[in-house]
Order: sequence, then structure tokens, then C-alpha cells
Amino acid sequence: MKIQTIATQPFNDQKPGTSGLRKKVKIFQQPHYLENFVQSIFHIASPIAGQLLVVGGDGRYYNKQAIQIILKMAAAQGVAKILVGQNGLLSTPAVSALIRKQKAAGGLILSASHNPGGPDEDFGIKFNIQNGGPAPTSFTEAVYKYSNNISSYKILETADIDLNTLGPSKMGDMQIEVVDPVSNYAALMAHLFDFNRIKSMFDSGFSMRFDAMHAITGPYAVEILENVLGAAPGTVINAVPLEDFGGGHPDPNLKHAHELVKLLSGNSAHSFGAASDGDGDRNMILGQNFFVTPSDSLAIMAANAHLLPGYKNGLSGVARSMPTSTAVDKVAEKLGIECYETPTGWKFFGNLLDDNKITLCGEESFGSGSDHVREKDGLWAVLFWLNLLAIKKQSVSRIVTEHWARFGRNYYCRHDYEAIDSQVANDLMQYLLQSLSELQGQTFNNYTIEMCDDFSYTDPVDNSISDHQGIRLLFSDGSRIVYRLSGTGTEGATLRVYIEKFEPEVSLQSGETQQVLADLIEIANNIAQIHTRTGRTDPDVIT
Ligand code: VG1
Ligand code: CO
Repeated sequence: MKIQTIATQPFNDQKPGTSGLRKKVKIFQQPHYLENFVQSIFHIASPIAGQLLVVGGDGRYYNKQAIQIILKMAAAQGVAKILVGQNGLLSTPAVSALIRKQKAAGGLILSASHNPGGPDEDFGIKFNIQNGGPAPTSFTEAVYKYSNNISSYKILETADIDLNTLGPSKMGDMQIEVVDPVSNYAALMAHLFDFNRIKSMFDSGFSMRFDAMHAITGPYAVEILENVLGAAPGTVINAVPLEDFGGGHPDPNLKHAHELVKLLSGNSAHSFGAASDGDGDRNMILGQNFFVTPSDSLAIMAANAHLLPGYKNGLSGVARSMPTSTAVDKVAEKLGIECYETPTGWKFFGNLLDDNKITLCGEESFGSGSDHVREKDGLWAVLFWLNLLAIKKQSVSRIVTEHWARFGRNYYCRHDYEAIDSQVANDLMQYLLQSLSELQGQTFNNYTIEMCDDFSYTDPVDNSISDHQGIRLLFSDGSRIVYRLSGTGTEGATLRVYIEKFEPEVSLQSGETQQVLADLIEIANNIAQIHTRTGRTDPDVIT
């Protein structure tokens, strides 16, 4: 067993996006590719010798091989101990929880989240710091810079470790402990929510379906929902994690979780439906024939959190990413607490949570979470809703419509144009930037632009500045249009257009979202010349 120093050359393309480095599996499989990036992380995270780390992934194709490489590289760096999920599995929120519980120096999560998996699909790596959250931009920028100049990496020459068997082992001088991926996380959930109450709801015949989409939350949901809370066997569908997620996109939205949507439609036997994504940090919430937008879900959580054991003392504040609807702002106003507006990506919530400025936060992209970890947390959101349903004894649609009646309704949708030519996408954003001063004050079909800008965020804790986080058009009636380019895609560029309109007075039978937003959608398309520039007449995904 010997530490080898391997000569390498930079790839110059290892720039982490919104959530870690994401590329096609074939790119990660190139000789030295993964190693270069991992060495760069270890270098920037140093001193890493003598430390405790956590490693796990969502089980996608290349997860197992990547973990063995990472273990051997960590051993070569002198890392003291690594906790690895059994079979290399750990959800993103479970990694975050383990880092915090075990006071680890950080963790590596192998996942490309909601992107498809398999030999021709996507792989990814994220590094989380000791608060359990995604590394901040300053860290990932430093990693990128180092990776552009890397000339060698260190790796221990040794056999692979058995990731199947729970318990301790050794690789060189480094201790390895293969841990049950679920238990620590399940204990944390039991502490936050009223499990007895949820259990009696299931005991009295409450029926739900949870779609794990053949991704990481399968084992977590089976244990917590079926084994602990007593939901009927079969409550969790697509429960076994597969390397290719059964060929689907493990993305919990109306398009990709169509099986679940079908189960909750018509004269459904189920009162509640939920799904999570590849790495377990996203959630979709459904009632019978009813879809809860993630922005509404966040607002409803904020309005009701005090009813739940983990949040009985109320919220210190809330935060949402900029494109997320302003529904939660309305709740914060009523509660008299601060609402922060951050750029897209969970890393921007870390400082606010650490500093106790906020308790709850979320994004329009099916992500919500609280100060219990430093990641968004899919199953946590599902348990939050279950606890709420058990307390309120009302249907999902009733809870949401009553919320609208109290706070007004933010009609909201996002249009994604995927895999468009990068040049076309950049030109479109450039064009919008140049049009900003001209757009100010203009009226389109009764909607007047009151303010528009290129969103910039100053972190209230460390004063770091993040520029170019999306273009916002704010209308005088409170409506908003936001444009930004995705930082998680692996093919060309993805343009995201976010459209929102606030209706203060809502009757229980309000219009369909796409109809209510039709004028604004047209304005959004015209202002950015989306159809002529991209050649697309319709978005690929509407959420
Ligand atoms: C998307 C979402 C963003 C989310 C990110 C990571 O980023 O819009 O809200 O934080 O994915 O989520 P982008 O840059 O593609 O819009 V996950 O579940 O992929 O870790
Ligand atoms: Co995810």
C-alpha cells in the first residue's frame, strides 16, 4: 500500500455551477477528471489531514466507482476518518445532517440531483462545509482556479473497500465507517415533528403515495413513512434506487412525476401525494386533483410552522430565492419577521441560517428547508405537510385555498427552454441587459415596469457580493418577470423565465394559472424575443 503522486493536466472546464460540478458521466470517466476535481477540493479545504469527512451519493451510475476513488485520495491526504453511507448511498440532506451531528469538517455528495442518470447521462460532485451546507462561491471559485493549474494528485494504491457491510474498516491509516444512511436522519425528523399524531392519522385510514422516482429517498421514505409512521405497505412507489432511475428524470414536477400525478387524479383513493428528486433535497406536494406550487408551499409552511413541535417558538425570519414568488413575503409581513431575497442556490441561505436570521427558507424549484440542516430537504417537507394535515384535519386544497383567502394569491409559473444554443442564450441575456434602461417605465398591455435590474445580492452576514443573478422586471401592480440562465444543465444552455402575478382578493374558484398569466407570458416572450431568438415556440417544461 503506497501513496502515489500522479502527474495530470488541467481540463479547464471544472467550474462548479448552482450546485456543484455537473457533467456527463463520460466526461467524469476520462482519466484524471474526477481526481483533478477532488484534489482541487481537498487542496482548498486544507488542512484536511487529521479531519473527519462524510461521503455518499444518490446511487446513480458511477457513484460506487467515484466513492472508491475519493476514499483512496482522502487516505493519501491523511484524512483521519470517513463516514460513508452503506452501498455509497446518502441523500443530500442526510449528508448535511451527518456533518452537523458528527462535527465533521465537511462532506462530498455525489449527485447530479434531478438530472437523469446512466452511462450516457449526468454525474456530479458537491462539497459541503462544516456547517453542513454547500460551499460558498468563494470556495468553489478557488477550487475552479486551482483545477485550472493542477499538475498532480495523490492517491493511495490499495484495493477497493466493501461498502456493503456496516461498521469500521481501514484504508491505510484512514479509518472508514460504513453507516446506515437512514437512522441519523430519521431520528432528526422524529425530533422535529409530532410522529404520534401522524401515526394516528395513518392508523385511522389516511392514505398517501410517495414517489421516490427510483432515487435516493426510497429507503428513507420506506423506513420513516411505512415502518415508523405506519403508512400502508406500498405507500412508497418506485422505492428502489436504480443507477439510471428507471430511465426517468428524477425530478419531482408535474411532467416527470406523471405516475404520481395520475394516482392523485380523478376519484383518487389518496388524500396526499409527494415526490422527491435524485438526491432527496426537492419535494412536490399534491392533494387530490391539486398541485401546490413550491412557492405557495413555502408560504403555507411559514404561516403554520408554530403549530409543529420543531418550530413551536416561531420563526426568526424567512428567506426565498429571488425568482421564487413573493407569497412568503406576505406571510412574513403579517408575522412581523424579516424576509430575505437571495440569489438562486441553497448556498446563499447558509449564512442567514447560521446567524439565526432565518428559520425557514425555500426556492420555487421544489426546494424548502429549515435550520435543522443546511440543505433543502425533500422528505422533511413531506413530513411537515403530513404533520400539518394531521393537525388541521383538512384537505390539501382546503389548506391552500384558505391560505389564499387570508394572504392573497400569487399566481406563478416557470417556463424552461432547455438545451438551447449557448451563444443564443447569452446573446438574449445580453440584449435584455442592454434594454434595461429603455424598459424602465414602459407599459405593455396595462402592465407598467416600475423597476428593472440585473439582480445583485450583498450577503448581510459577510458582505460578499454576488452579481448577475438574473434580470428582474417589477411591474407596478406587483407582478414580476424574471429571466436567468440555469447553472445546473449539462447540454447547451437552459433559459428560465419566471412569471408572477399577485391577486389580493381571491374567491375559492380562481382562474387557471396559465390563463391568469397569459398576458404576462406574452410580454415576457416579446421583451426577450424568445421565439425569434431561440426558434422555440413553446417551453420544454412548465412548472
Ligand atoms: C436549479 C434550481 C435552483 C436549485 C438548483 C439545485 O438551479 O433552479 O433553485 O437550487 O437547481 O437544485 P438552476 O441554476 O439550474 O436554475 V438540486 O435539487 O439540482 O441540487
Ligand atoms: Co436535488
